[in-house]
Amino acid sequence: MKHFFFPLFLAVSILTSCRESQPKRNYVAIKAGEKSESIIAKASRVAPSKRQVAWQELEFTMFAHFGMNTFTNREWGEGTEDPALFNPSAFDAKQWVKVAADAGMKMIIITAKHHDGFCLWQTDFTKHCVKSSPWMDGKGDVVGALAKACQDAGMKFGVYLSPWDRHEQSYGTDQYNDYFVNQLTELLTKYGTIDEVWFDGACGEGPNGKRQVYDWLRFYSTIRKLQPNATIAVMGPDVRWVGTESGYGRPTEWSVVPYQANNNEKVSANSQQAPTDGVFIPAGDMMQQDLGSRSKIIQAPALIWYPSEVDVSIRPGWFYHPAEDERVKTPEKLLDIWFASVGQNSLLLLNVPPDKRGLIHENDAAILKEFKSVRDMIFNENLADGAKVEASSSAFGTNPSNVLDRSTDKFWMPKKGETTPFLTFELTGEKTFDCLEIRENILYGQRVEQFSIEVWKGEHWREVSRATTVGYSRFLRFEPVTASKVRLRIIQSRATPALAFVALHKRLPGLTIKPESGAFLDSIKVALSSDSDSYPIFYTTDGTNPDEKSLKFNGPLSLKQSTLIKAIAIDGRGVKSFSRTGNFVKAQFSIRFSNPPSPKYLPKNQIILLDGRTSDPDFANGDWLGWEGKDMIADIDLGEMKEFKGISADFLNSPGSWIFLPSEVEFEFSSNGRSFETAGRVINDKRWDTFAGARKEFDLTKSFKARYLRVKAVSLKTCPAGHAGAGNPCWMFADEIKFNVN
Ligand code: FUL
Repeated sequence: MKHFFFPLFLAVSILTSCRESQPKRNYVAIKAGEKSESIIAKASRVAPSKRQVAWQELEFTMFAHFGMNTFTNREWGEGTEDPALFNPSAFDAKQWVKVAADAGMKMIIITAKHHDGFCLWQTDFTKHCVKSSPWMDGKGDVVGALAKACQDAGMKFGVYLSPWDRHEQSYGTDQYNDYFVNQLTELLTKYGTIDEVWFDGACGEGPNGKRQVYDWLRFYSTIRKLQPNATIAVMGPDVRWVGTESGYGRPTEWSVVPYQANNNEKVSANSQQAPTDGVFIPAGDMMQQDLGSRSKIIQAPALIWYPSEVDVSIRPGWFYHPAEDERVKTPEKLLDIWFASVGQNSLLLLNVPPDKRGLIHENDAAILKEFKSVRDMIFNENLADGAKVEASSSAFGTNPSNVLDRSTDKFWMPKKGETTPFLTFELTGEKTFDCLEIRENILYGQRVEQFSIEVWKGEHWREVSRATTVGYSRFLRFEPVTASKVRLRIIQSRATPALAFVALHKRLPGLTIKPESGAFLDSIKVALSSDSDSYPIFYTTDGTNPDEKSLKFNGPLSLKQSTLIKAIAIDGRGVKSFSRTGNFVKAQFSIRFSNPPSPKYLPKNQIILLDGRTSDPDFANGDWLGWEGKDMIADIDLGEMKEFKGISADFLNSPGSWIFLPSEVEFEFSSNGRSFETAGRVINDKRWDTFAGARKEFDLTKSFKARYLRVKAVSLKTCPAGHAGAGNPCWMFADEIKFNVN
């Protein structure tokens, strides 16, 4: 014993002098008048709880919106639906789990009850549940079957239980909180381990017209008692909603955020003890762009580790609708969301709604598989592997090359107090990369406030990209660079940063079609290009998907007919780009404007108004022409006399973007292009402040003969009274002029 004591003592003292201990708490109270340096130091020592760490490490989870709405083809049910409607024909929870596992997802959260109140499990507290449905003679249990399939496959399992209940008669009274706790108790005691409980904040009226005052603290303590390791998400203390359902989180995403204490006495009583359930409830605006930077935290009454979850659906709706089978997000879109969620310090909860059969639709399953293989292609290879890593300094026991090891127990930290350290990587040779993956060891909290990546250019470092927060995971995308020496610089941090992992990746090769698509009169030149001239590009013109056997692109194409181009590029590694599509439509007529549209919105081509396609209402997509404070006067030449059977012009309504419908549209015609007669005027009958449509067609049903046509749309010119921009120039956007001619 004696022999060991001294070296052990020495080792412990070296360790404590050079490397700080891990923070213990996931919240901290701030005293009135506390100095900002002290608050920032405190923020740097807020770390996730054990259950938050386990949750964060899942990275990618599945939401399964399934229930009465699946069968009524709705998003929100009324609560009056007949349980007999719930009758999946081929329900198979194992198929859901397989799809999730193949996609790399680590947990499935089921909507055990949505707002319509219909329960997907064998509950004893209401008849409005699977017991009353013909499915499996009322013996079926979606929650039970899915829980079992998850357990068998080592998949984590969570429940969404809507507090808002449009069916339950006791809703709006104290009894409802008992009912809700009873339901929670069933879910948390009958189905094995529950890893997440997801509450949304909707609190509408119940069947009796009353709103409920939810007893959140009782809900939380029920969960803590019955499933102590489960995270409570969104309307709960462990996981925060990112604030949008688009799939896109914040570039600056802090997991340490100000928290409004709901009970100050409890906060101070607890402040030196274990936190916190029941002390904090979600409050305040968690949707702002900046939640946790210095200027926010120095005004905070308390700080808490409250990480962000990005929830988004793979389809437009949360529930399955057959009409959306072709609108499943593409692997490319999902990858973009991946960079904007997991790549920005959030967990991605992707909703994949099972269909009426009780299966995940083939289209969703196929896309998820492809999404996984694309991620594997990008992230499985670390181009920094084998690099010689050096650091500005290293704390005892943390080797700089630890950052190349994915396991979280190996990490690197500079010497205590060094807040702007750097790491250099001497790669095993010249490497081309366009993505940096960086992760902090969050057991030490979240500390990096700004960092950059640089490459050595013979005599100096060139900065390739720079960003703010890191947190659990941050992925940066940039133009491909080739280098053999790379430097990662921490430019600012709240305390000594601890890095768990650094990797360099190469994404799929890029591919652009120029112009992207559009209408043309006689012919159009179309060019295809990739990141390097040496990458071959293949394309088709018959609508089929291109591969290496398709036509090879050798130079600009000159199109004389309407053509659909689909193309791919293949890089030096043999990796294919995402497929790109360009739709080129030959228009039959020419158009000229006496008041040219604004160049700000880069129309692909002015005859886009005659390409026969109605575009989606995104005015910046190149399919719309815009006029600022001016009328539109369009002259169309048909080349010869034609008989018109009707004509229409289509305009955008988007007052929030200062875009208003014309007050009227006049159609004129002529046989010689000089003297015009009026065919008719269509007056706008929609008020800007009440009309909810995204567009309006100004339609004239009249027959006349003409070669020339003039369409005059009268702009409001300035934003109307009562609008935020009243008196300022306003916009008018046109998409399509359509006519029937013989
Ligand atoms: C929202 C609900 O109203 C939606 O229907 C969906 O369940 C989404 C995840 O949460 O609050």
